[in-house]
Amino acid sequence: MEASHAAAGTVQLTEVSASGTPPGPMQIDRAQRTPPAVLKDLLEKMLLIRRFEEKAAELYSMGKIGGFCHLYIGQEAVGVGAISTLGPDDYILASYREHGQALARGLDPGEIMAELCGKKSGVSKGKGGSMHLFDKPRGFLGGHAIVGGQIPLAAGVAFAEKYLKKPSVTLCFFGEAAVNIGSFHESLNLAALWKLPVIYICENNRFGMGTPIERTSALYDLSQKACAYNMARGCVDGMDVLAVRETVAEAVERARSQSAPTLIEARTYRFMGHSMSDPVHGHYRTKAEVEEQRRHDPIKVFIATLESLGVVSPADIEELNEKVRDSVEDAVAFSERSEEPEPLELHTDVYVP
Ligand SMILES: Cc1ncc(C[n+]2csc(CCOP(=O)(O)OP(=O)(O)O)c2C)c(N)n1
Repeated sequence: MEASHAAAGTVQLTEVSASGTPPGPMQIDRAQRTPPAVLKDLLEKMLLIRRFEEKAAELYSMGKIGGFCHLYIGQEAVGVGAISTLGPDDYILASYREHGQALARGLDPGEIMAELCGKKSGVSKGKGGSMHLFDKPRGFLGGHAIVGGQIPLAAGVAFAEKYLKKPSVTLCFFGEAAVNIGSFHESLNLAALWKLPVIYICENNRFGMGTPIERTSALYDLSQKACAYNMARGCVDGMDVLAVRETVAEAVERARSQSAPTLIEARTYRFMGHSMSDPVHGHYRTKAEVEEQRRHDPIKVFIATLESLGVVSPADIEELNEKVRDSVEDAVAFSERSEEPEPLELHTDVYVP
């Protein structure tokens, strides 16, 4: 259950080395076809998200972050792989579990941390918090707290861009619990009918709060929902950053060259509780299940793959880890020295005509 500021589960720090995790068998082949600089960049982004969120969990437990805070730990490969396919003029819309996508898009970690802490230097001037990160220049259009609220908005953004004859593509991330809401179907229908350059990415982390997908969906393969709208679809291992990147790259190409939409289901797993207010296991899954899933940690598997190919050494990993740790420390320092918004700010930015 969500309850503001209840004691959260402790965050297990992730070892950065592969430490016995085997490489992804399918990942090796893809890694061999990808430039080493790209591989290292993907790894750095996933590590930054992991470290940033571990720090956010710490600050939340100290009461420095208010409201809700939903961590992306375990799902990093989806946001990083998908967003790595975009250009600077493309758009992203996401749910409230969006710190990872915001960092992958290159929003400033300090401004994100400041937003989480309600500071006026935050990306949304400290008035949005964890669930409402927004950065128009980088095409990052939320952070949406209403489950599925971003799905029709993404169709609208893609429609507007197409109408204005711009070549942009819109990526829309949401959880699997959103696929049964009415506007998901209305949006997919119009996206297909109007041939909109939008890519819907359903991050199936198996649980909508404490309810497993098996109890809410008649379909196992959620990407099949695209068939009802004659839309292209894909289902991908969301724990494999290169598989996600490849699948989304095909969809981006389809959107740009044919102005056609795609629905992608990325199968992933949330290692933490639904939000910082919730226990890691709850009554809906066992400790053993979470531990088993952690064996497929997308970061550890990727490190194992890159080490096995000689793209990185354990020393490189240590160096990379130092670098992201420094970025996170800088982000916290920036947030700490920032001020809170003036009370009168409550009345600004409420409505933009
Ligand atoms: C319209 C609406 N109904 C209910 C809620 C309460 N709620 C918040 S998160 C959540 C579960 C959503 O799960 P999912 O879409 O799978 O995303 P995940 O949290 O797993 O990333 C619910 C029901 C809400 N925010 N909005």
